[in-house]
Amino acid sequence: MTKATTEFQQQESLAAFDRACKFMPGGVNSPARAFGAVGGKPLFIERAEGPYLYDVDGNQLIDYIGSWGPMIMGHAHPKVVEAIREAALRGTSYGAPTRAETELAELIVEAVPSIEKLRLVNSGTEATMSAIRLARGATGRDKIIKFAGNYHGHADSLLVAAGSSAANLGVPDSPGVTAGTSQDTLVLQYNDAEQLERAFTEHGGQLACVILEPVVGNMGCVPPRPGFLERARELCTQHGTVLIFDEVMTGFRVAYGGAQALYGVTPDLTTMGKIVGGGLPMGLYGGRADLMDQVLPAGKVFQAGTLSGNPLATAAGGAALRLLRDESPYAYLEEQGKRLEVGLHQAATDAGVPHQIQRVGSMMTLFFHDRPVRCWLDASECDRTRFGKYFWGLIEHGVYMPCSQFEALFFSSTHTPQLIDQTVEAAAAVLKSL
Ligand code: KE4
Repeated sequence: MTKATTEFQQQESLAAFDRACKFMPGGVNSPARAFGAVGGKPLFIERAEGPYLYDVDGNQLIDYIGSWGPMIMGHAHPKVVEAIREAALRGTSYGAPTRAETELAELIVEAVPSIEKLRLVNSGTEATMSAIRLARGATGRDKIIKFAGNYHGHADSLLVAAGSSAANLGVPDSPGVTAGTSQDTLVLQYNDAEQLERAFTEHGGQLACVILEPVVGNMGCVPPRPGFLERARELCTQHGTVLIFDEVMTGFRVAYGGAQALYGVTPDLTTMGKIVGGGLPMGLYGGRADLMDQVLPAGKVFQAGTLSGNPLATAAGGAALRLLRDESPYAYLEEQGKRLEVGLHQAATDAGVPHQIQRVGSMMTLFFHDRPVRCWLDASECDRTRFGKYFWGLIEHGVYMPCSQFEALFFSSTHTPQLIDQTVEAAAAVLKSL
């Protein structure tokens, strides 16, 4: 039975938000949480367990953000919490190497064959920033290619918008990012292999790397078209350009070996985050040993971090990856993903709402668009106003979707078929009202 709209309360969250705004810009520590894309003010969360969030007003919400990806085994998993507790009792950070880091590195190398060596860092941003510096250091080249609608964190060279379509040269996408930084970033359309080929024809010998999300989550869920990843691989090999798969979101999410295992395309470097930290701050970059051995102190490419590989994050990450390796929830997640996809499609169809549902495993997006979404040009045409109404309607039914049309939803191994059905029932009621 879905929650009646009269039960939803927000007074405590509103008070908490007002207080937060006194001390933090926009009252949040990451803009994605501010509900800017859906209107209204954010809910403040008190605690979470399994598939549920509990906010400060006591609302119980079925969670489809999962901390933007990490919580694939559900919130507060006992084995992850216990691992963190045990680690904390031995001290929280030493600033010196530990065997736990090696054990975690070994788990990841075993799971992802293209990763021969890796470096642990503290976020996905650090991972992608470092991988790009390594690609530039290893090739001696300056230019990089990224794709519109792909988000790789907030390093300056990646906060670049698509410039004039002809040149594809980037222009700053945030105050504070210099033209000098942006000029070396080319921004192309995802899934457009011909445009990528033209860029290589024009800039091939100057390209240090191509970085992409092998399944895009950051314009909503956009899978690669058949042949796109393969063509990127061929062109990078042909021109001595480093191919970087940003698997911060897809790593251990779409398969235990990540998107590269699903699509059978091998990058030179991979970046990860989110799930590998088990919900604690962690990222990594890794790949070919001949590249990774160029990172200081083995090589000359500088990168460092006080809390990199810290005992708590490695304990949480190790516990999470061992759970995924031993319990392998991926078949279950695929079943529940199909159930949710079919249910939402039927609900939107019955309501006569134009939509596209795009899904890879347990990451998915319902686009308010009447055609497939293949790239940012498509995604930018979605009906964002309708999405905002859909989002808030679901909140009032106890369902917490990502607070933007341009984010993928995630669910966990603790989301039961009953909760999926309850979500579909709520969506059917909301979609009819749009
Ligand atoms: P972080 O620096 O936020 O750990 O990771 C950056 C990043 C890199 N690459 C990909 C593919 C990512 O999705 C991200 C971060 N994802 C966003 C949500 N789409 C994080 C949410 C937020 O910014 O608060």
